[in-house]
Amino acid sequence: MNLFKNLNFDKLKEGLNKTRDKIVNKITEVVTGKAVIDEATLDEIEEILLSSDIGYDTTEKILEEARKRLKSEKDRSDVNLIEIIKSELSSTLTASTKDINSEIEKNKPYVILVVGINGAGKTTTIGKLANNFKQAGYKVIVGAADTFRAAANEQLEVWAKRADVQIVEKGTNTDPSSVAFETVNQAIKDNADVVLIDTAGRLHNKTNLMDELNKIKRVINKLLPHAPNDTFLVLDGNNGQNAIIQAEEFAKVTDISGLIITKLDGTAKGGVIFQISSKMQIPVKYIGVGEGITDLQDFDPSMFVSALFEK
Ligand SMILES: Nc1nc2c(ncn2[C@@H]2O[C@H](COP(=O)(O)OP(=O)(O)OP(=O)(O)O)[C@@H](O)[C@H]2O)c(=O)[nH]1
Ligand SMILES: [Mg+2]
Repeated sequence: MNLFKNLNFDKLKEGLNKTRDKIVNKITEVVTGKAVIDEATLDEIEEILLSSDIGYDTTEKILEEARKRLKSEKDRSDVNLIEIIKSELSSTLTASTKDINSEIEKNKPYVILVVGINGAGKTTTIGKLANNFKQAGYKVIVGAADTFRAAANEQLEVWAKRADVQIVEKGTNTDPSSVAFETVNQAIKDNADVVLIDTAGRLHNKTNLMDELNKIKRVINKLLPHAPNDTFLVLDGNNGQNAIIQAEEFAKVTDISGLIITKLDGTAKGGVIFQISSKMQIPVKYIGVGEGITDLQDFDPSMFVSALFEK
């Protein structure tokens, strides 16, 4: 079985149109035609970067490097400056090195817990992930452990049907960890390869969230000592700065192995991915670029930067 990377440059490029307007196009406007980049121009660029969700630290790093290199290098042109910004942005992103195919082969069923606040895109992302794994030939089961919201089950049912995978569910208000337990139990019985567990997104009460997530992990772990194999935190790219706060809060209460940034299509706040990557020591695994079942892409740092800078 082989999980091919889902990469679509054109779709990503289109999705990043507004973010490109906010970062790259504004910078290009300021620098175009300038044979020599002066201090006043750098100040303008600093302002653009600071308002673009990439964050203070990354902005300052870029400016520092730009000043240093523009001083020492002969080429002080607009083109060179853009190259400096591009390479500094790239250096804040790290690619995930984990080969999920071989991990699944080693640990079956491979259990992925999906967490995040309300509306971040957890259920949709599970649908997309289920489809990716299914298309790769894996047997997939999804578990509806978001028992908090009445319509949550039906929504996951729709996605399970679309992806053509099995679903395990109990009613609203049942204990989420009992659903997680049953899902993993079923996966063991059926020799499934991949288990995806949806959870409720409540951050207003940290103790509850921590207790709930830990209980889910504990019961899964009783059935399978290696599970959960991944806990993915889903963050809405539209949330900009708030996405960072959410990531920090979740990382405090539970171990997160990967990040998924959704809704990068149509947002002007896509620059947040650089800030998230530089602040959190957790790799971004996937990005959401639309509501369709194929709109979850593997996160490829160099492709992301190229798509952002492509005219
Ligand atoms: N444009 C776009 N919309 C997305 C993306 N991912 C999710 N959405 C939309 O975001 C909305 C919320 O998604 P859900 O998957 O229901 O979010 P959730 O985290 O499960 O929400 P709760 O179950 O309420 O906690 C839906 O309307 C999705 O279609 C994406 O990558 N792009
Ligand atoms: Mg949901």
